[in-house]
Amino acid sequence: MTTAPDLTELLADSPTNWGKWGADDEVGSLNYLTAEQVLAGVGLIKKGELFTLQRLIGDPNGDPVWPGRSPATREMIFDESHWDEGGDGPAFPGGLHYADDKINAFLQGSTQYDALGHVWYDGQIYNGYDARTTVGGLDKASVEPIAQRGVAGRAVLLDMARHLGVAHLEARRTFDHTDLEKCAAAQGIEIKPRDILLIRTNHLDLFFEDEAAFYGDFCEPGLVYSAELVKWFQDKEIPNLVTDTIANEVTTDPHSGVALVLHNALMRNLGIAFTEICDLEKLAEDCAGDGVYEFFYVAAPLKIHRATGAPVNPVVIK
Ligand code: UVW
Repeated sequence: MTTAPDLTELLADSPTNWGKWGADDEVGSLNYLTAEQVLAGVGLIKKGELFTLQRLIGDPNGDPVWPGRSPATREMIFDESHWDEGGDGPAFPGGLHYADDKINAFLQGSTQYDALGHVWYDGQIYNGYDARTTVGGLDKASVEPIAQRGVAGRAVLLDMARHLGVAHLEARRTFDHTDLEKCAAAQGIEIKPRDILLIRTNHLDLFFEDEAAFYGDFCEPGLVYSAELVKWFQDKEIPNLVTDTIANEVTTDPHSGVALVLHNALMRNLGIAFTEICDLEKLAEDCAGDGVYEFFYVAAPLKIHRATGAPVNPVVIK
């Protein structure tokens, strides 16, 4: 039986952007989103129509998360029943009653931005920081600097499901940068340098159809590692990869057998921000309707100190 190589071996010659934006950098390829890119995105606003990309936290139909994580739960702390006779509702002058609740959620669950320091190999996270800086919370490359910065720019939707003529991509289906280029050409657009990439697979359709079967055969479809793909992302200066899958890439690389290779080649090494578990359905429908696949994208992940990721509700404006 052949064993999978480790990431150190597989990515030995893979390029990094470490040091490119200084030894203190913690936001990586988001540095490509200059004021010029923001204005290029704003210039695409024609209809004034908004599309929110977050999945509903607490969705009664289910909350897809990476295996081993649990969906967010919301707990009611106060509601009118707490002021029933003998209840624990606080008494305020004037008779105020109020509703209060809280959530318990994986910061890597639901729609979220990954911190650049979320994954690593070889004892180093993005920009060469020591992986020991993650202990007890990320002291370097947490989601905090991304959240402080905010994300905005020109973006394109690559509707791979529609391009391939399927309702959703099945488990294990892979594609690469050449497929993205073909998809863009079929949609009548060009992927420009510094574009934020939104990729639709609609794979989570299968989660909502049959959750047990979805997790029973868990290997999401998506982008697959090759040296050429990494070079394409680096040459194009892609700042942010946004998808509707849990991990933004094929779960296990079919060639090497290694898991989440692109988390390392693109996020750890190139500093590309990952935005996962988005709902791209309404946006995709609109794009198919008006034939416009490029737009303004803006996202403000929550500011959470030392966190590995943060919930976000990205907004596209067309
Ligand atoms: C893991 O953390 C394993 O994956 P993701 O970034 O998709 O949540």
